[in-house]
Amino acid sequence: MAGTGSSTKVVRTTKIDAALLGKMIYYLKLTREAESRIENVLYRQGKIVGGVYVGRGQEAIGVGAALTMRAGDVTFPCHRDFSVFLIRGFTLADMMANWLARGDSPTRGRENTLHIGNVDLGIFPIISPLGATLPVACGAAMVLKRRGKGNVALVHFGEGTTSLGHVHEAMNFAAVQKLPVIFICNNNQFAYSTPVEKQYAVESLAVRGPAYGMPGESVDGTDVLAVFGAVERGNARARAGKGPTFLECVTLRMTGHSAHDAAEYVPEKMKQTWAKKDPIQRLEKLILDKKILSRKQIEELEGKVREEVDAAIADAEARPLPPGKEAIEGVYCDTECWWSKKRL
Ligand SMILES: Cc1ncc(C[n+]2csc(CCOP(=O)(O)OP(=O)(O)O)c2C)c(N)n1
Ligand SMILES: [Mg+2]
Repeated sequence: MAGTGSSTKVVRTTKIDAALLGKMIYYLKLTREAESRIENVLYRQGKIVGGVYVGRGQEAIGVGAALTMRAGDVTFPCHRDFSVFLIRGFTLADMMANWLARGDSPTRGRENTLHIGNVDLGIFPIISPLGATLPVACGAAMVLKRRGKGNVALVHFGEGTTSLGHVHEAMNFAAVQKLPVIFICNNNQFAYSTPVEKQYAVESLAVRGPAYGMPGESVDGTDVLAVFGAVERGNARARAGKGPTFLECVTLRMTGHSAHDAAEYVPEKMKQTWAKKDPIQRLEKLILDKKILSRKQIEELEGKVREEVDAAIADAEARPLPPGKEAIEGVYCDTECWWSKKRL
């Protein structure tokens, strides 16, 4: 262990704050409802084609992390972090329009998953070859460090992704350069059909932090407050110029890899155990126990969320598909395409 105060200790310091809990439960429910419609309705109706990756069971990771962010911070969500886009400023209608490949959507109908971003909102799109996003997040963190305003970069990735070479390079570089970056690993225990025991030989991925000279922490990824608190600790360290943190958030992917996959390779017992740890039910219980919201208020919130999702889908479906002539413009690039012309 390098002399950096590296540790894998778990400390829980998050105070209960009613306004924060309200935001958490709202975004958890909005994300669950929107993704359920995408996976179980729009995809099954044939309105969405291709890979449909959702984050059922791991919504607390995106919500807990994104709600720690301040103006000027940046985020690199991964393919199951729908909530991060919403929390940082994408409209639900634009996100639905992207899934439905509408012509005016963020990717103008070229790509229909979460390969979207908006630099003005501080959201950088996923790079499809997994792991490649981490060195880019380090680059952004270098910029933030040079600006000296105490901002951080959050980067999300799965446990399968940690086996790739880029991840090693990024974590080593971030530690050496003391970059303000938080590496947030969603350990949903499967990389497509590969279980963790075939992915890595350590007991907890948290040991990877100290191995590079940064703190490593493992939290329950179904506990939104635990995730929030751990990211806050990493942020505080990064904002103070002390460098990066590695955070493992353990959960189970409560769906297939993509909507076509029934995940029959995941043992039934495992599914049942983790179903009892559902992140939304957990937070709901806390909110009811602490009398922050009543059961009636929660039901009203659920109604509002359903209406918001209905409205976003109606808005997106009313938008036209890209006109045929323009539909693949910029996909295969030659000297005549808009992208090349812009650079010449
Ligand atoms: C370098 C690379 N290899 C394979 C893929 C195909 N692929 C996309 S998602 C995925 C599973 C990744 O597992 P994990 O990192 O655990 O993330 P999860 O999907 O579980 O959130 C794979 C194999 C890819 N995009 N990039
Ligand atoms: Mg995984």
